[in-house]
Amino acid sequence: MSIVVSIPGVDKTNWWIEQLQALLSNWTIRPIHDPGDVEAVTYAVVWKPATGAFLPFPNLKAIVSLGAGIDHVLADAELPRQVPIIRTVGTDLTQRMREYVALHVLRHHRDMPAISANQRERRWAQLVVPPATQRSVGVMGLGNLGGTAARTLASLGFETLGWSRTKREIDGVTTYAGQAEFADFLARCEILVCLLPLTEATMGILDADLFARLPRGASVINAGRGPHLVEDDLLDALESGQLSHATLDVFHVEPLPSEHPFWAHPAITVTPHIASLIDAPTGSRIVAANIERFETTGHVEDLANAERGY
Ligand code: NDP
Ligand code: OXD
Repeated sequence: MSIVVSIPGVDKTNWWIEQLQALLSNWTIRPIHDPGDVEAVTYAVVWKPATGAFLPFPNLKAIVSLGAGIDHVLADAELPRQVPIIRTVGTDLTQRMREYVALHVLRHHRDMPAISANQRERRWAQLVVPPATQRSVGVMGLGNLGGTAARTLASLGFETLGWSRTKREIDGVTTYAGQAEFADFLARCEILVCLLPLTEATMGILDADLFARLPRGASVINAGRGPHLVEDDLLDALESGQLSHATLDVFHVEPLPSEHPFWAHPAITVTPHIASLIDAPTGSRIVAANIERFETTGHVEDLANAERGY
């Protein structure tokens, strides 16, 4: 009975192994590059695994993604497609994401980028913004994270809208579903939050066509995945004034290269993929519980649907 762990960075790998070993004392837990008996390995716990990382292990029962997204696992062209993928979610992840979304929506809503720019110039300008009840915010993706974010925004008083693939009902949130209702949803979003998974259907969804459908001067927050965004289209939309500001937590290339234009753009806020990080002390409890449950029942709530892509 053994588990291999694959996370970029030796320190992080050791941190997770230590935490997991304390909870799963009957298991042998080793880094993927030093797995011991490969036939004994039945679980792989991974974040951004290398291509072909799972090929040495013929008896894998499940791959555990150290995150809510599974795109980093599906990206492996040599992935054994029959092996189930378990996501790692839980209340800490949703709590951190609702904090991030509330922080940045409020920041856009209250014009903080302009107020900060005024402070740098010692300019006393009392910018008047409407109350949240007169501001509409839309959330793309209404799953664990997007659903929680939408509820949080509604509780702050925002006119809250949500969009998903299939119809969702959330108290206090006006919901839309599928392509047929997408344009109506976008037309009302003064602030747009992307919390979609990255799939073939959602890749490049934040593009010029989408920006043109938002009210003029809208702002965008992307905490889904970098490839949701067409970067040049964002720069054009900011230049033309169609968009006023963007807050980006995720990027095509991470870490964001130091020469990338987003770093110094006055209308872009960059955060380094920290909207909702899983840390080993809290995340290992969820991973351990999922492995134990999957081992005894062959099922867990957090099982991803690889066909669907999330
Ligand atoms: P879920 O699987 O719980 O929810 C996904 C939501 O997206 C569902 O509502 C789903 O619709 C909707 N969706 C999927 N495809 C489409 C589509 N083609 N059109 C419209 N809606 C669609 O995911 P989570 O909420 O747990 O996580 C979402 C994503 O957030 C992750 O995949 C990851 O990329 C990102 N993330 C980012 C983090 C960060 O720190 N920046 C941290 C954690 C996650 P339906 O309800 O109909 O299935
Ligand atoms: C995740 C992430 O998918 O941190 O959980 O991006």
